[in-house]
Amino acid sequence: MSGINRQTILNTDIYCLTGEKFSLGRNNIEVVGSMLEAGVKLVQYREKHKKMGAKYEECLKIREMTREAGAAFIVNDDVHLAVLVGADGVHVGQEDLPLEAVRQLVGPDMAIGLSTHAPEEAREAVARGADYIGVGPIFRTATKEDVCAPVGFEYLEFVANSIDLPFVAIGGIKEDNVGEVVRRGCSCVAMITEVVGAQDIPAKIQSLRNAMQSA
Ligand code: TZP
Ligand code: MG
Repeated sequence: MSGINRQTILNTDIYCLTGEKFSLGRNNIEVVGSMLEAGVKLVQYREKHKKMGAKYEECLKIREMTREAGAAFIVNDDVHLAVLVGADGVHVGQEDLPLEAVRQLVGPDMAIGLSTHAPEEAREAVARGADYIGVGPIFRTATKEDVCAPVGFEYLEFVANSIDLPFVAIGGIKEDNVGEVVRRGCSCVAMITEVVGAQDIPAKIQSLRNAMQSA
C-alpha cells in the first residue's frame, strides 16, 4: 500500500510540475528523475504542446518512476491519459469538463484537482467534489499562456482560512518569495520554472525546503 489517496495527495511541501521548454535542454524524464532523487513526493505532468503519443509514453515512464519512489503522480488536463497510465490524480481548469463528468471517467479513487482564482470558484469546488484546489497565480508568471492577473494574497488567505479542502499555491513562486506564501497559511507550493530551470535540481529543492521551514 502506497498511502497515496484522494485525501492525502497534497500532504507534502513541494508540488513539482514538468515544463520541458524551461528545463535547460534536459528532457522531462531526466528532470523528474532529479526531482525524485531530491525526495519530491508529488509530480504533475504538464505539457501543453506535445502530441498525445509522446505524452502517453512519457507518462507511462513517469508513472513507473513515481511509483518506485513512493511519490504521487498527477496528469494535467488529459483525463483519459490520467486513467490510461494509472495516475493518482488529474488536474483540470475552470474551462475543462465539469467535475462530475471527470469523476465519471476516473472512477471513485483518483484525486481531482481544480484550478481556482476567486472565492466563488473555491466554494463551487467544495460543492462539486474537488479533492484539492489550486490557488493562483499568486505572483506574475510568464510560464502559463493566457494566464490571468495574479490573485494576490487576499484570495490565498481566504482559502487558507475559509475553505475546507487541501490547496496548493501556484504561479511565480521562487526561493525568495516562498516564505511569504507559507506565512499566509500555505503548506504545499507548486512550481515550474524555479525547479525545472535550476541547474542543480536537488540543491534547489533543498534550498526551497530550507526557505519554507524558516518561514
Ligand atoms: N497555473 C497558474 S500559474 C501556472 C500554472 C500552471 C504556471 C506556474 O509556473 P511558474 O514557472 O512556477 O510560475
Ligand atoms: Mg488545464
